[in-house]
Amino acid sequence: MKGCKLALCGFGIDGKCIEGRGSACPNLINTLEDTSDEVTDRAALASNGDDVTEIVADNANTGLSETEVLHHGTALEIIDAREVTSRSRAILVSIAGMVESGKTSLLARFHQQFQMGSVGDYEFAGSLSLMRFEELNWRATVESGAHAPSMEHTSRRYDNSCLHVAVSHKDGNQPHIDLLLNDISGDTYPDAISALTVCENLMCTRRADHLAVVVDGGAMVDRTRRHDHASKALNFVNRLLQTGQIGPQTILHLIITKEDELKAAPRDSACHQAVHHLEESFERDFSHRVGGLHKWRVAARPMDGTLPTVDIITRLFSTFVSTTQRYPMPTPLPSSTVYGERDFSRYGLIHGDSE
Ligand SMILES: Nc1nc2c(ncn2[C@@H]2O[C@H](COP(=O)(O)OP(=O)(O)OP(=O)(O)O)[C@@H](O)[C@H]2O)c(=O)[nH]1
Ligand SMILES: [Mg+2]
Repeated sequence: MKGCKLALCGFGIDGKCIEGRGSACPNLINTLEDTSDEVTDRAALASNGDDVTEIVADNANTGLSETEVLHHGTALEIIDAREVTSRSRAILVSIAGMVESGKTSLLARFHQQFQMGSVGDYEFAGSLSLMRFEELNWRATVESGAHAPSMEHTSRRYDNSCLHVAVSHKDGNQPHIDLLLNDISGDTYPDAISALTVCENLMCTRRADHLAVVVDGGAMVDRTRRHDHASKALNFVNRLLQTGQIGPQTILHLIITKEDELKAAPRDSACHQAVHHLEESFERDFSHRVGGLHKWRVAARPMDGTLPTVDIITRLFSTFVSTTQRYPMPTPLPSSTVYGERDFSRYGLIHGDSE
């Protein structure tokens, strides 16, 4: 009886080849000779619809098999994120703020800008979360049928997970950088202020190189909401400092979003004063307690479309990727030593010079 080496192919069960090559497929094996439990395991894997794709390549000579697990493109759970941080120079950004403050819209813009080309000096070098990025951007597109850009509410189940994007610097002399983006649900934000245990359970924030506290510019325009939003931003950072989740190892960002709504308010109005006051409070209360402080005003999805946004999003992204207090950033090699066209030629030139 014939079966297939590929875990997801059900040829042994229903006779259908997953690659459409029928009985001529080179992956077919004689299952009568394959007496191990392996075939049963594969059939079980295929029938329970396991979402991890396993490519099994048997080595005929040694009898050993190699497996390669391909990620399914969703957000990385903490265990997968740990694997990324342990194997490479990774930067982790935690982003937190009230419900609907614009956190996810901002992260989705990074992916969208890479679809148009490079972002500043950085080129896209892969992502383990492409499916999730696509999902996030879908509702913001005309094709989705939405009359205005919209975004799904982020569930608490993403609090300790990360979106992944790898980038490489345009000069080609630096190793690629893995960026992990941890999007904390707006539901968790007030709870983390009021309950110590909720705050301490924000595992990614503890490892974060950057903490971005997002304040809804639209809420700052509204006099019934602005005080609550501003005080929660200050209380959230205070809480994280108190629990030791952030400190000199963390670069802090205050990001006022929905700048289009803020700009529509008269310049001398109370909302501008409130924003200015909040920025000053961050400077005064936190700048000496963290590894760096940045203040931004952005519009990730401006409603009227008149505000230029690419430049500010690029600068924010570049700051995330290029700065950390956790380990020294590598100094780029002088470009004069690298003039080979292929990686192989470069290797010879660089190492040839030093020997
Ligand atoms: N006017 C305006 N609206 C925006 C902007 N950015 C995002 N929005 C809108 O704000 C709403 C909330 O955005 P989200 O990105 O989902 O907010 P969030 O902070 O991730 O919210 P939660 O997932 O609920 O915590 C969406 O309808 C967005 O379209 C902006 O720059 N200007
Ligand atoms: Mg969200």
